Amino acid sequence: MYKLPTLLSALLLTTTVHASENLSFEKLDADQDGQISVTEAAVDEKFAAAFDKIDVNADGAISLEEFKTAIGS
Ligand SMILES: [Ca+2]
Repeated sequence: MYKLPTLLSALLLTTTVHASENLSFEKLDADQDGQISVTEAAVDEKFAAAFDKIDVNADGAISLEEFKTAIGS
């Protein structure tokens, strides 16, 4: 068995976010500042659980770019 932790982690992330694909960036960005904060992400359990992975640059907020990367569109 090959172990590919990074790939596996990416697949898990994709699966996780797809499970919540009814979410839109606009919907999550409650205060419409163009970023999703930890607080805003908390409205969706699965999205919140993947927050650290989606927040690629680890600045504590998810930009539209990071959101699009996470959902693969
Ligand atoms: Ca970020």
